[in-house]
Amino acid sequence: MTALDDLPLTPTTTTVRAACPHDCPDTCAMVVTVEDGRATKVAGAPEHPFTRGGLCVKVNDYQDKVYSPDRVLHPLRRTGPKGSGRFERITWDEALGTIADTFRAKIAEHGPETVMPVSYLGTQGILNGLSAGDAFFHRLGATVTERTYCDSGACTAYASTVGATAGVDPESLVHSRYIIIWASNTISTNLHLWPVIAEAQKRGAKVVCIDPMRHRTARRADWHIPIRPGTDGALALAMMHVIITEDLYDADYVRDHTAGFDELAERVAQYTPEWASEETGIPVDDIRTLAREYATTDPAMIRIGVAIERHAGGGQTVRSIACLPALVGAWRHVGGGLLQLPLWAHPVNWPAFIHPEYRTPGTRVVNQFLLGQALTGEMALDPPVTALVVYNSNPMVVAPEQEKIAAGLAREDLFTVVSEHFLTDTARYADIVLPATTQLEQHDLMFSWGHFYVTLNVPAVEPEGEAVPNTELFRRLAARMGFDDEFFRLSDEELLAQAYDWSAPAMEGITLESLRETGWARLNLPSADEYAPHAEGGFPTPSGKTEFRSSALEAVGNFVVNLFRQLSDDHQPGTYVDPLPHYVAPRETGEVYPLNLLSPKSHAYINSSAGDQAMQKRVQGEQTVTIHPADAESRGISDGQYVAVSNDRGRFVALARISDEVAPGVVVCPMGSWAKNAKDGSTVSAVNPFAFADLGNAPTFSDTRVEVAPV
Ligand SMILES: Nc1nc2c(c(=O)[nH]1)N[C@H]1C(S)=C(S)[C@@H](COP(=O)(O)OP(=O)(O)OC[C@H]3O[C@@H](n4cnc5c(=O)[nH]c(N)nc54)[C@H](O)[C@@H]3O)O[C@H]1N2
Ligand SMILES: Nc1nc2c(c(=O)[nH]1)N[C@H]1C(S)=C(S)[C@@H](COP(=O)(O)OP(=O)(O)OC[C@H]3O[C@@H](n4cnc5c(=O)[nH]c(N)nc54)[C@H](O)[C@@H]3O)O[C@H]1N2
Ligand SMILES: [Mo]
Repeated sequence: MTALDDLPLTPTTTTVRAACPHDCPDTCAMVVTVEDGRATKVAGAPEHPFTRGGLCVKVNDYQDKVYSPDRVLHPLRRTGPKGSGRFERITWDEALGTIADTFRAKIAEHGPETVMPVSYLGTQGILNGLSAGDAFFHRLGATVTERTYCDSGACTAYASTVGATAGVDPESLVHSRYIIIWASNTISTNLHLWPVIAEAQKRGAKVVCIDPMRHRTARRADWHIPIRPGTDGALALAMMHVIITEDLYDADYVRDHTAGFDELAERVAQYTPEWASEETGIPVDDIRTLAREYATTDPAMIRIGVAIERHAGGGQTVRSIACLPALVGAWRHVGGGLLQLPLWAHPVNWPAFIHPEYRTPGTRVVNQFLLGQALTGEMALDPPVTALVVYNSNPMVVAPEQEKIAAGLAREDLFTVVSEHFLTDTARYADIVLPATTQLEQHDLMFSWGHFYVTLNVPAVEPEGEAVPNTELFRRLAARMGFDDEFFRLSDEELLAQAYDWSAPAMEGITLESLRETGWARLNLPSADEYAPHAEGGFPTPSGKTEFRSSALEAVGNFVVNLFRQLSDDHQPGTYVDPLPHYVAPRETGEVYPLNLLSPKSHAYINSSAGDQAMQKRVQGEQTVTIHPADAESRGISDGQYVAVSNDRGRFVALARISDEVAPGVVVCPMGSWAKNAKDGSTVSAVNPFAFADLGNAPTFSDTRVEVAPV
């Protein structure tokens, strides 16, 4: 007879509701299959109206990330030179002890600002995302890092024109009849919006794509308008010129729901289509046709992508574009208006996580684009940065001035801690690496910057190895530093309960308990078939109107609307900004370096996440630079050969891809490849500038000039 204990257990298969953690507008509701305690499959929730049962190439094998042999599963201490990637396993106790002792010693010598955190959006969850360490670092008195990688310039411009409104429900685009996709490769970067646009197109909508590159989205558009990078502001201003001079504007809507029309009309008189044609490279007739069609087709919709802000005049470009829907009265209709970031609809309780009151007034603020300069001493910071803590980010790949970052990270007197899933290009320089859980191993609650659904993520499996969520990491660090504030003792369950303002009207009918049942819920807003948020004005600006003349910019000048904090508390009084929309030309002129380099998102990676995973690497292939046949020929470059892309900031090597998808003078290298996998150990960040755009301290990645040569 066999003892009961010897009998094989019946395999148990369960499904767990989860949420894709990534920094992406789609925030998919996922279903995880768990067999005998192991996740074996992830799928999109079939009944979710936006996910529609499908995931994407970036995450549809997420279980392979969880069980990857390359994962960091235990705390590690460096044993080789910085950057070598050689480490040995240590205990959590040793790791935390080393960190706390080193912090204390460095702080005793230099003061707390010598510690600098670096973080972004490895996960977007409210608990474990952007702000997971803010309370800890504020309490420590560390340098505050300003994080303006993504849309802060566009948010500043948008908020100062139409207010922090959620704008059009993405699902309402099915009702649109004219859709301008402006600087977004939707099929790669916002895949789940595409079926909505495709359905509108089937129903007769005209889809226009304004982009220097004829990418997979542009190829599906009815009209692709190739534009010279960084000149979109000229196009938008000229559209307003045509609309006003040809009397195509909605005079009633303008009278009732806008401020500053007369001044706008006077301002745009100078921005003729002929002038804009010179700037943008778009034929005059096309500019007129676009303006006329946009003004006379209802409902007319503009979807702006994040890349629209990444040049010297990115802020003013978004200011001009944000004026257009009110000028033509597009907001009157369901499916008419502007889609930027619907995250404004989500009543997230950020202060409960950030704890701004822990911050010592006057603590210095350093923008993360200046990381290289801060670490190398070029910024001459006093005190210098001698301790760096990186979580949720891979600055070696995503931040500009890669060579300076590498040089800074190699400093022997810099103590670097990195919390990660993998030994990224950044983690390889760490003194201590700490293992982080993946989404299948942690609790979180997800807002979205691309739709109106809130999604709960509960752990599907136990953490692998000794990995901990970011929440637990900072609880442990706080305990070691002796912080006894109640916040640092809250469990993840307790944090979940604080993540949203559950009493906000948008949350009516949604509770944590109901989310445990359903996994996700639509915010309490009218349906996508009815929702026309500004049909009768009601913009959340000081005047309640679309402000052609912006009172916010007039009052404070340039300011930063950080993605997750409305008006960022990093805000410093700004410099003067002309309160009327105007044109700001690209900064880099091409006198020395003739080619304009763009570094949009890759198809298969999510920023640099998944950049070293087998399946995604296979799909994405090696780092490439796309160049027009004429530019290739004049440089003696043939298809598939290695070329060096360089300027006076740096250099990287990529495979040449010759194609007329780009115009002469434009070259494109998608970001996200890891430096360690690149031919010469560098990526596109090596040549990008740290310079800010005109508003919101946005990056100027599209405002980068280079030369390309065979190697
Ligand atoms: N597959 C994939 N999806 C992602 C991401 C990813 O890494 N991979 N990242 C996520 C994140 S964090 C973000 S912010 C979003 C961003 O997604 P998008 O908003 O789509 O931004 P990008 O891919 O950077 O650029 C989109 C397009 O803008 C064009 N562009 C660049 N400069 C200009 C310009 O000056 N004018 C015009 N008109 N067009 C220009 C580029 O050619 C590119 O085709 O994607 C998210 N989704
Ligand atoms: N040249 C160029 N540069 C760009 C851009 C561009 O278009 N061109 N786009 C910019 C934009 S829009 C963005 S949003 C940024 C993105 O910048 P980042 O947010 O830094 O993006 P990732 O490169 O994906 O790095 C995130 C890291 O966090 C890790 N991670 C994921 N989840 C967790 C977790 O739960 N805990 C911890 N501790 N770590 C975790 C991942 O493994 C990954 O290495 O890049 C910016 N940089
Ligand atoms: Mo982003």
